[in-house]
Amino acid sequence: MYFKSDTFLPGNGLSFSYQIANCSRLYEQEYGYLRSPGWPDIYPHNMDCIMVLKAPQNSSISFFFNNFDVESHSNCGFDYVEIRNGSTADSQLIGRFCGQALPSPIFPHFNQLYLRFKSDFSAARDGFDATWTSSPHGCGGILYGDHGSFSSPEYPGSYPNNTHCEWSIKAPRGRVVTITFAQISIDDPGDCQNNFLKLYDGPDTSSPPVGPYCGVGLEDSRSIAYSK
Ligand SMILES: [Ca+2]
Repeated sequence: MYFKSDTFLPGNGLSFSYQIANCSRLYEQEYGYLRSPGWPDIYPHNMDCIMVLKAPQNSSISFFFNNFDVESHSNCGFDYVEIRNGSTADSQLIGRFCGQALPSPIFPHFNQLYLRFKSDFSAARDGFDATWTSSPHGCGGILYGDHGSFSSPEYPGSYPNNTHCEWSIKAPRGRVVTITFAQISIDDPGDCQNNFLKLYDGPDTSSPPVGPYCGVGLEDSRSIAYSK
């Protein structure tokens, strides 16, 4: 804050108070990212943060952890991330997570998600970094930020029949996006006409396509040079 006055016209000045913000947040938005307090440094002790995501009505959230490292304990009794299908502490429990294993993507089939991040008085780790989006189709949506991860619905389980997902990746202006596939497993008779993944190098499906891809593959990397 910077306060300055010239030599004329004095006023009553200003008065304010301040306090540190707590870590609880309500995100009423279609997409975003979520990081533990202090990320990428270790999280503070004795935190208890409630984060509620509210996407537009009649849409479904998809939630993906990009990095995860929370003090390990057999029942996640020390530090944990608790996720519920709804917006309150008594909504249906999806899972309580701790340790270093990356939790599977979360598809609550609902437009609200409740997260509680709790740490105890000792042994902090790096915490977590997650991306979320939403779409009326139950999968797809805008992925925003300088990095992130995503997957098809119910991954690592099988996707349902008649799946139609469109993701749009928005990166900072002027930057090239690289997409790395950890796994592709799309069953198709062979010509990639009915079951496929296609990338478009631009803002929509009128942009130059890359692909289609189908079949089984691992660890492939594509650079998308689109940068507007
Ligand atoms: Ca701890």
